[in-house]
Amino acid sequence: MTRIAQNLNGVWDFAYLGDNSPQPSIQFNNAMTVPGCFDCMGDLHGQRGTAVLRRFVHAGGMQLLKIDGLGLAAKICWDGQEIGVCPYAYMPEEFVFDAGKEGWHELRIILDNRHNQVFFPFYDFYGYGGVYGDVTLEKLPEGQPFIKRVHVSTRDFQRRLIRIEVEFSAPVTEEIRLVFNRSQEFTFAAAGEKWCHEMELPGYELWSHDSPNLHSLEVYCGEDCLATNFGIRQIQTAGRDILLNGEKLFLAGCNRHESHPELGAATPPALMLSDLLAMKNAGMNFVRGSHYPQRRHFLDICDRIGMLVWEETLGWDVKPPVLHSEEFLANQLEQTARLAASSYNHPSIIIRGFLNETESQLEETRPVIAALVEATRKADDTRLITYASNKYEKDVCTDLVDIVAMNPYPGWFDANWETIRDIQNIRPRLKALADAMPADRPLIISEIGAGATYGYHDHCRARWSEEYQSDLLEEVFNAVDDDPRYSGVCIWQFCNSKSYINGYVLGRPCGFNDKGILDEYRRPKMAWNSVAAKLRSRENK
Ligand code: ADA
Repeated sequence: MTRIAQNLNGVWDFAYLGDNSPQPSIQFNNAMTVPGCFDCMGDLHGQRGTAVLRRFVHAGGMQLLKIDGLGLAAKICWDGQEIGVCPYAYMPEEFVFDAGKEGWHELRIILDNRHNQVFFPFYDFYGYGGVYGDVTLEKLPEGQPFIKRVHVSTRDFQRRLIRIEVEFSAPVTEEIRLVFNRSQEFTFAAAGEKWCHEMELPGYELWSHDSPNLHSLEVYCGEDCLATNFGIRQIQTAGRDILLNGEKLFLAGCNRHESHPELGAATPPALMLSDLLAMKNAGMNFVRGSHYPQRRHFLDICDRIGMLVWEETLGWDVKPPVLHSEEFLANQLEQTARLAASSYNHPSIIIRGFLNETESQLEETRPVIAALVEATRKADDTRLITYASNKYEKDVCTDLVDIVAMNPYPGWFDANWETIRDIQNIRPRLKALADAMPADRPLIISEIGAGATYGYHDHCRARWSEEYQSDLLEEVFNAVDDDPRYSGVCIWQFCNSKSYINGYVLGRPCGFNDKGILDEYRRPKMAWNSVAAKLRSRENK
């Protein structure tokens, strides 16, 4: 039997309470969509506080509630009882609970979009209040163990050797039936709470960004069934090279925020697809999901169209003493384990990251990074692990990760501001950076770019003109093309994204980070076309 799922997306009752705490007798005098961000619509633009979403659901018995990310934190109540909390913005969450007798019940999501110890106010991306992804409810088998998780990984791509790991809510004694691609069946005796099996699937096609062949797997046990897609593919390193199914890979792509002026972080799947197709058509094969867990639809699209993904946990530019505190590390470790478990089966994810631009020049940060590498590897040993660094030559942690990833900004932050242009320093700076990095592992540029005001042109091709951004990125690709030590470039960023308002000196005009090569409405700046032309000419070489 397959599980019956209810999609709870739609229009919910809504009350904005601001700084007041929720009382049982709330007046739900407004409406809010799920998914949707309340602080980029109506009279709540930019507001921070508590907001309550409510709807009634017809259900009963054991249920699994799934929330594919929200912000910035929430409490979930069923008939007034708390059934779970969502402390981590953007993290996909799951709650198993007893819904009581079959009938109508009240579900509330009590959101709080005030900054907290997970989402700090200084982050250079807006902390939106709302439910970012789908909300669904799945009926679980009654009085019997259910399947908690199915993980499929490739152990040897040449032999098509995969490993299937199944976790149950309690020990099972019944047999396990696997069905691949809705046609090929295998039955096994099962015992215990965890079951692991390796098998070869001869003739099954490999997954890659060029040939994104997906396979389906249904796992049946007792009255339960869990279905997933997977791809057979292996990502490895050999010296400075990144290999996908044994073939050398050059990563070319963009950093992308879930961000849109009218939709906040609740971007619909159609916009995700449109963004990803635009990248693909521009010759890109790689996207960094900066700086947090990605929506399931986004990863499903990447799996299907063949886009390689760097997924990361939330932790942006965190400084000591918080960075070196036990509490912070415990939060990071928990996020790492949860995220790896939840996005494990997506073949598109090739890199797992954490701690963007951390204090990796300090010896005290080594244990933090080492612990996160270990936790990531324990949760998922089938991806490459890294963090994006802005400590460059001073970084003392590059030996801990599989890929060295640097965020240099030559010609922009790292520039001579006495001139209006500083393109000539890009090539020497990238060369010096590569010279200083470990020679025994791949090196990629995880961010690079320049601000540009959409529609602003200048004869002198000065900073903030579309010309300057375009020239800078062209020069980056020229320099990297001439330097085989670089295995990838990820532009900062795909499109402009809303940042903190009233930002400080670094320049966030109108409250936007304007380093997008598209503007916030996805209109191309000159750099979009020059990068696309460059990448297409590389493809044809
Ligand atoms: C950093 C950071 C990005 C963004 C960028 C910028 O590299 O990782 O999130 O803030 O700087 O535009 O300044």
